[in-house]
Amino acid sequence: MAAEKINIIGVPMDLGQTRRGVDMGPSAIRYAGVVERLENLHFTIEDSGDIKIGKREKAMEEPLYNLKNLKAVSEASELLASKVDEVIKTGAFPLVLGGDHSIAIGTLAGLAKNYKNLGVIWYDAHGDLNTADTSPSGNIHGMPLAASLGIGDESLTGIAGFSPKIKPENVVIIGARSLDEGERELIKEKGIRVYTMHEVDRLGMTRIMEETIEYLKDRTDGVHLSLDLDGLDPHDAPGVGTPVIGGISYRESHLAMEMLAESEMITSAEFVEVNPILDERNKTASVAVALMGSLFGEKLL
Ligand code: EXY
Ligand code: MN
Ligand code: MN
Ligand code: MN
Repeated sequence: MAAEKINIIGVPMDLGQTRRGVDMGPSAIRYAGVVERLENLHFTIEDSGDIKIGKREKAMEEPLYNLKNLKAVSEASELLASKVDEVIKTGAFPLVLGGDHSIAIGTLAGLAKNYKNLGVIWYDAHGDLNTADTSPSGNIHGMPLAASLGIGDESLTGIAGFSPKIKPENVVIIGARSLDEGERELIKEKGIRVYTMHEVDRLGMTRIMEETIEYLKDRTDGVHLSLDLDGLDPHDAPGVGTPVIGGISYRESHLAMEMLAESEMITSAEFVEVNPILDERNKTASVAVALMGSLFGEKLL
């Protein structure tokens, strides 16, 4: 990791989906010891506290279009984008704690102000490539990757005043096993590189990470890891709002983080969708912290 300072930004966002509790994700991750874990690796940690999140719309206030809590999500995205931009300019590594995955819209907006060719590793059971037109739910946490590619409603694509934030050829999705029809079409149309669970089983995580690192290394000027805990199997990470069976194991995930640490390629990260209400004794937050340890270079010997 090039940066010696890590700046933690909490985003207690739960408006990108409908289940309660994911707003407590940043607290649960802090409680699981993120600061101590990274200080042990000799990083200087600054905790910026939490971004302010607006109110959930009542059902009767919902606009007719298929984007729940659009106003509050886009306002929080603007705040987060500014904060991430500010942190990068101090030379620190931005480590964003979610919150539901809609927060990636703001994270990527802030990052894209600083990187012309930002790479993104999207570790997730889902593609998060929906728009209001293709989404079966209207939940914005199913849309952040599309929005960052400049696809979808202007209130989401236009955060920080420019679009797109990233290029499809700079994205690698790992762990996908639940994709909607519109997402499949978009993946084909844009030629996005996806390692589904089929490839995880068939190639193994070692080869997937080797290929991902090789693929992103020369074409990008920074690489963001957007890790949705539902990318892991629900057995290992039960505290998530949209679990999908048959996911990436805890061990495979550690290996992936260790290989990213060795690559020294990652310039920012976010860990999202930790929902302590649905969790078992803070297991999922603890898994997130353990994976952060590996990502930042923790070794047994
Ligand atoms: N594809 C489904 C939807 O758009 O509603 C489910 C999305 C879940 C998104 C999670 C966070 O990664
Ligand atoms: Mn996601
Ligand atoms: Mn997901
Ligand atoms: Mn290991």
